[in-house]
Amino acid sequence: MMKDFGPTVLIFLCVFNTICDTVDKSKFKICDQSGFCKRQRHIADGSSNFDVNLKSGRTFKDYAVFDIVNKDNGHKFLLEVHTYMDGTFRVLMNEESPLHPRYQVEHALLPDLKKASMEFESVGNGESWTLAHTGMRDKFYVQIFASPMKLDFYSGGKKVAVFNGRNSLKYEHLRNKPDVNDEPKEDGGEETPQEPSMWEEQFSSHSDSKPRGPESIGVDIDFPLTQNLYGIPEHADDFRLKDTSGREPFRLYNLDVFEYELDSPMTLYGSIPYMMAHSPERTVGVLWVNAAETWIDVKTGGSGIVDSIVNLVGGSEDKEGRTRWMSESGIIDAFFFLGPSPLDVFKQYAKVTGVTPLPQMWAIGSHQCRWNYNDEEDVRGVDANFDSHDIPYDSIWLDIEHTDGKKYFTWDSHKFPHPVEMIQNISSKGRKMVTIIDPHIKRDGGYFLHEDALANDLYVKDKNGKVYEGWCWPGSSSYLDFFDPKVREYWASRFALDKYPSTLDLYTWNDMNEPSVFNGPEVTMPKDMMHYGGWEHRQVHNMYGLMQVMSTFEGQLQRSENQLRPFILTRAHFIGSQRYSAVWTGDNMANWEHLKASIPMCLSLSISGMSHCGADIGGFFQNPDAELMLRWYQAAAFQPFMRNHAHIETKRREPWLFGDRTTALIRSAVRRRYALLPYWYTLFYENEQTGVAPMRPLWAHYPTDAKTFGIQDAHLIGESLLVHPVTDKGATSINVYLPHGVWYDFYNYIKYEGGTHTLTVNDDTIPVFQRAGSIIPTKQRIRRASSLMKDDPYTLFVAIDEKGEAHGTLYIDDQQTFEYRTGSYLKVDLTYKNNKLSSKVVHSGPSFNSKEWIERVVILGANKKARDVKAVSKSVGSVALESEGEHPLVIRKPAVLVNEDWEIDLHF
Ligand code: NBV
Repeated sequence: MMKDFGPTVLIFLCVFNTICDTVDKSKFKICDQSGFCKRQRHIADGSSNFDVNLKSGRTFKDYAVFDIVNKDNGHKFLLEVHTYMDGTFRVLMNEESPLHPRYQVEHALLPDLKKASMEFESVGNGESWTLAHTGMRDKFYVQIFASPMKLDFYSGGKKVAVFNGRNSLKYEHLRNKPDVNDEPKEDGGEETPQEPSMWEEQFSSHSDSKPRGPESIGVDIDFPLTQNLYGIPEHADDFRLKDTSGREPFRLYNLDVFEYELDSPMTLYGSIPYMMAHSPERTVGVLWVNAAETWIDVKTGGSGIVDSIVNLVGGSEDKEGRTRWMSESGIIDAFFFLGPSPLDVFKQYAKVTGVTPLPQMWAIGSHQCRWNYNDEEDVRGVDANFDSHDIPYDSIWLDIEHTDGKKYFTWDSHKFPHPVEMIQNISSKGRKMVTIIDPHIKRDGGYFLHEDALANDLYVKDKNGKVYEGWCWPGSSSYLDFFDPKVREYWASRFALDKYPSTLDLYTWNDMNEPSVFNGPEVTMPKDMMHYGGWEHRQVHNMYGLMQVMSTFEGQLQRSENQLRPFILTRAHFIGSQRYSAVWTGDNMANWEHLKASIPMCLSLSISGMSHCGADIGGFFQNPDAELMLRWYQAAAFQPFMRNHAHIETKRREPWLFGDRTTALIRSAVRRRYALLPYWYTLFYENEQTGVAPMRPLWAHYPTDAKTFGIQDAHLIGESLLVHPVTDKGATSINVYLPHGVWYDFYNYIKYEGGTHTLTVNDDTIPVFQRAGSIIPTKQRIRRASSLMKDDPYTLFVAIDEKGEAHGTLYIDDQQTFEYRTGSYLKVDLTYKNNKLSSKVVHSGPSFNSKEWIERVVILGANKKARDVKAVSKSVGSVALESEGEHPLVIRKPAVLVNEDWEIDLHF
């Protein structure tokens, strides 16, 4: 029996330091242990036999429907091709008359997607059809071939993606279970012979009853222009996807993988079946809308080692990238985003899956967490220590031990007897609190949530209609069925302040929402459990966490009467989770490899929509030494979500516990984060408008530079900052690649041309570079929390390019409410041109009144002293200003206001 309680046993062993740093692989399936993956993976190219009956084509304003037949067994399917705004196609394929309905994903995509009208043409003798966005055939079209079925996608006349080009489509139609006395038979060339695993499957001590039998789907999707493929988070592996020949396919099945390993295609907590293929000519995205267990094979002609060599010699963009997608159930539902540029694809993807709503300002500050802060006194002490060490932070978090016996929405009455006062004490300093709320519910007679759930039928059930019971932190637990609208409504209502003793300054962390079930198969819920609507867990597994955060989000909205922007951190995630939550990379480890992995992991998540991403600073398991802690803070200060967090058995690791020098250097890293908050905030605003994430791979802005395609130790923040944190122990130098153009070290102003540079680093070095041609807004009066810096003045960093120009944007609002959505914000465009820095208000909301002013301008690249400098604006009139230096050229106290148009003229 004990062997099923994996995490518990491992934690126990970890405490006693016996085994502590390896994933127990026997708990998780490899492809050959997953019946459908085994059936799907070994399909040979050219072995399937699907024909499209092009004569059957029915065309409508924005889609077309065709009949398809599997010639091996005569089974009939329907193919739909839809056109959406901005170069997006969608391919849907379902059985014409399935024995039972097949699951089509709901909730993950935005409602009411904007369609585009379609034009079509039969080509040649009717052996293919082309479908295009009306009047845009020169930009985007898809060509459908009849026999065998194949779809070629074209962007700007180039073939960029091919669906079933290798003819490996395998679509298991639903069927009746054969009689036990039937001889096993082959029912056609495409069909796998009947196998026992089709109707019941064993893994370890668990058996899956598979009442609907085989229903998997699998197809090849290839990218003729490129082998540079990215995405399909969440994996602890390279950013550019490795070839899976000779190893396991990438797996997407949300699981609580204890002590996950790096360089692995193993599944993790989240699943976003979305891939980008990037070449210097064209970028394309493919979204596989399926919530069931999914495996993806990738062929890029290189292993990790070959990849790095290929990268050194300048990319591998001239060969075809091949992939094959395999899901246990559901239908084929795939979007093709045809770019052509990376930024176009980011935007097209966001139009279908949504964006991260602008977070409150505090949510992009620095967070302090631990499993656990023990009691109110502990919280008070940690909070006070941040002040006495003069280290800014914005929120303190409580893990599972703050509850009464792991009953969420309750407080331990001995350790946290005065939750409201405790939160008020924190918020009186301008900070917030966050508590953990997991989805497993303690089966305890006296617990209101459990009683309500039983009384109102809110739990997931087993196949016989009995409430499912699993084992988690509280012991015997049941799981709310968030797919049921009444459950989501009930859950949301629990955040009301009269139900959950708290204040509006308390926010939420949803953990263990894969869902994690200690005694379940692969530490999760059995696939034959039943959800609302009659769906098996198998069909919707990867969405469970999404449904929970959707409901938590609604709860936070309701409790503030839709005034305040919610904040949720989630571990499990799926397509669309970005609309509700930030994400972190789960239980990483205190070592240098895990620090390095935080960059590719967050880059993959960022390009897949989860733009508010971070990793536990210091590593969750084990104890970082001072150097690792410092380097981790320095890297995290430039990642979208920044949180120090640790396992309950680790040593305390608040920033002041590593000696005076390290404390000072961590302080310096955190202060750099706070100085750049105006820039981050502007980027998050733009992210909400466009879908382009703040953290970006270099190729997002340098799409033709093949040297950037394999980079995962550096990233961009917006278009204007390039960060290459030091992630090697004992490093005294670092090799930094800067794309073409001119860059300035953001902290010592040294100028660099594009190329590879070896830089000397010391313990205070964070290699960050500003692109010449950009203007970055900062605040240099760093205070205890971001809210206290709200009205402070700005310092602008202007890096002039070879044309003598620079551009930037500054976005400001009230930092916490939704008022900005009705126009209460200020947006200014900053331009340097002809020796003049000017600011133009492009939007000023009627009821938004900003008090901020410009206290300093730092100009890089002028390289001469200014003879005289003059500021002109309504508020200051025309005044002469002081300036000093030539690189940087610093202008002090222009005192112009951000909410007015102004100019600063320089004469040399
Ligand atoms: O709630 C305890 C932890 C939490 O601190 C961590 O961040 C989560 O990823 N939680 C997992 C459960 C147990 C981990 C061993």
